[in-house]
Amino acid sequence: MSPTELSADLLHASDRTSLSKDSFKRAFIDNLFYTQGKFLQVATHKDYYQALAYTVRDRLLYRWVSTATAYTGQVSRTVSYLSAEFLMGPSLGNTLINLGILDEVRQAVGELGLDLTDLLDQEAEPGLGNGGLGRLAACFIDSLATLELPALGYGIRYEHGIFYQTIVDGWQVENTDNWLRYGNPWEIRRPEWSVEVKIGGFTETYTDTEDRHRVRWVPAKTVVGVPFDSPIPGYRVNTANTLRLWSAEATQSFDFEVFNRGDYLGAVNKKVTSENLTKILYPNDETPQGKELRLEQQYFFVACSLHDMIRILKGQGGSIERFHEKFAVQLNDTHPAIGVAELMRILVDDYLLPWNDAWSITTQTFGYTNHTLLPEALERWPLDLFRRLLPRHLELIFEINERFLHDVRVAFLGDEARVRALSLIDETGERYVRMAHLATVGSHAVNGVATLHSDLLKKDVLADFYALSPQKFHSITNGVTPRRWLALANPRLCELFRETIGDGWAKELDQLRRLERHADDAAFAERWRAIKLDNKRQLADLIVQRTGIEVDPESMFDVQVKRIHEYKRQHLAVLQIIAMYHRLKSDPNAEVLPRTFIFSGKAAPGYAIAKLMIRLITAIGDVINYDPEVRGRLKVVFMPNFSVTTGQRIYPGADLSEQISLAGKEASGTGNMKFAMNGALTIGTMDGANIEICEEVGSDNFFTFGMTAAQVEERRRAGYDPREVIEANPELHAVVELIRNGLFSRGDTELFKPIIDGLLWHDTYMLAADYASYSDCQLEVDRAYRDTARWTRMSILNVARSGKFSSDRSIQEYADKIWKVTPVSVPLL
Ligand code: B1H
Repeated sequence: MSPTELSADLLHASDRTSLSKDSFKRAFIDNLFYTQGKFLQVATHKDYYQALAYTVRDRLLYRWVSTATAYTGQVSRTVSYLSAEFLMGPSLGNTLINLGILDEVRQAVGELGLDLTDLLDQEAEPGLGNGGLGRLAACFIDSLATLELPALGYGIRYEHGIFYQTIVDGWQVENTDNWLRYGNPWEIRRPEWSVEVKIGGFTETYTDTEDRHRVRWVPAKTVVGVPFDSPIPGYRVNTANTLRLWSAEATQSFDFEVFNRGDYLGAVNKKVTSENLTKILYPNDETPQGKELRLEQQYFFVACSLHDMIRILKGQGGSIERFHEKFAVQLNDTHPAIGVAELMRILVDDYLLPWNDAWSITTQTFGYTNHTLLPEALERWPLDLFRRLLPRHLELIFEINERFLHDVRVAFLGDEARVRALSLIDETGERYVRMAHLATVGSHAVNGVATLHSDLLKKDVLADFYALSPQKFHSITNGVTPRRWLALANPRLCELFRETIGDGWAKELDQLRRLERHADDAAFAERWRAIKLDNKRQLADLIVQRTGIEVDPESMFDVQVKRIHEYKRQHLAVLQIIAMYHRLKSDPNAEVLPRTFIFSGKAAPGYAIAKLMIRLITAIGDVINYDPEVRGRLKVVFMPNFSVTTGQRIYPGADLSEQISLAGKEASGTGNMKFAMNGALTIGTMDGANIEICEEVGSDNFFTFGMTAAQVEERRRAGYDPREVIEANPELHAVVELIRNGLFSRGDTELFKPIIDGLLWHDTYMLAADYASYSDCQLEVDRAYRDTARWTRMSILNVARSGKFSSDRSIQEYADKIWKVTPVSVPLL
């Protein structure tokens, strides 16, 4: 018998692959004894969780091994999704959903006297991302596997993910996240596929054996990248793809050298320094930190990933000239853009390919997704920092630039301004490498993440590139996975789906359309409302548990959850809440609809105004929640530590989704989609994907307000004076005065001064200009909510028409338009 037959044979006989309940229970107890080394009397919930995770993992590994076997036997084009962030959230629940064994497993552990929900709650969340961008990567790999597309996710295994947020005296406090404390049952370390990454040093020229001038990089140090693999199961298919995250370790060689000189501490110290590379995720959303360590992280994981791809290519007997045929590499923002220079270095310096051949392979390999128009979010690296770390790459970038700018000069004769604008090097002051330019020039496809965003990219940020090569530009609207954000997060609603339209929606979200027929069915609407109310009760329990604040599930749950950022305008919602409060106080009999305002989100630790915005939210809560005159009609809650896990509990309990960024600033937004598919109605500006959500669900079922992106531009051009607007609006003026005079700071007129001054003197994000429209729109929301039947109907239609926002649709578009990849179906071994 050959080893292949032997292993396939054993797999079939194994208890570790069987989905039957009895095998499952046996395997669970087996893992408790032999993996955890515990027996029932002393086992904790953590042990039970681990035992369950290992039991489920075994079933998953069967698919994983089958998938790897299928991919190895067939040279199919593979997607490499390169992302510095993968905000995965817990794996167990999602795996049970995708394997289709949630109910069976709930029953099996139930028969052992355990509650599955308690066990699911034990899993630490891998928070390896900041927000939307990292979560998008997680939704995308779920969809890639579900669509049976050969794909690898490549990223960084941060030892500490996004910080854990607590609220102390109303302020955000950051605590280190330690997600690996109890180990991670979902990963497998693969030291045999480690990669050595070189950093620093200098370059020198030499003459090769054929008398050609060549360049050689003499690096200063070497770090080892060790891959940790996690299986990514598709939904009810045999495919289980791989998420491969790199962890930095020291090389043994230099340790010995220093050690032999007797410098033990020095040797250990070098080891510590190397391992620092993947210690921590930079917690800045949209304002990248220009720190050396960050560029090192980026280069490290990109170099590891490209070398890994070459190893795979070679393993299949492929030649380097066909790299682009084997791999479609997608750059999730510019964080992995250094890959363009690294692939060129490999092809030109290591494989000695002619420049033009190398460039052709490189550009056919890469696609670049841009995620933001905010100027402060565009990554640039000071030249000397870049040279210190990556001297050879800088030379290659200069050469890429020289050749590129030659083409530009030919295309735009005499237009030197255009040359400066397009250059990969910013020379307007201190010199920088512009990573978005490197990514754009080095890719055959560039895309924005929503229609408006892609249009603005072509019009503003990348306008000159668009003029040069319009065929490169695409728009692919973001999406979210209905498996996590519906099937897992909202089981009650999904049960109603199942009874009404069957199960097909989880794979083909457009099938939710079939719910439309029931929009006017009173009995159906009644059940719809009951489910929402149940979800709100659960959320209310969580709120009191996390904040001590009691909220009424019968009140409207008005929710804004996302990173705290001025452009997202949490403070616009705050102004409006204070206005409602003011109305109530001026007339205690005023008809104010009972509302619970729920905020959640993290502020970057160095972003003072954002942290002050959190303080302002907690401060208005401290006043409003305890004012007897309000009699509980208004409540303001700040839920600490927004994460994938808390999101799963918040979206299903929301009535109203606040998507109120200044038009033209939010590239897409994805929380907006999660709310809509969970039956919340949106109050939003015509920004990002809000526009497309409104288009899909119909403007009658969506509350829009505020200036359009074009009006914003127009208004700014005309000269915008926020004070004029504030003075002309008595309500807004009164609100500003209340904050300014210290109502929410016990008379301290300094505390919130930075926010008030910002509003009065700059109002960069034009809160004042949009205020009246927002306020009117909120009255419209009140009216709609009072008409329960109307609101329910709107809610049903929002869900029924949210099919477009499945990440399956997004991934299908990438596959067709950019990657040119097709599914590979996986037979089980
Ligand atoms: C988005 C970021 C981002 N855009 C820099 N840009 C980062 C930029 O650590 N950094 O340096 C981290 C994140 N994140 C978001 O991407 C957009 O704001 C959302 O509108 C969009 O939905 C999301 C996914 O496309």
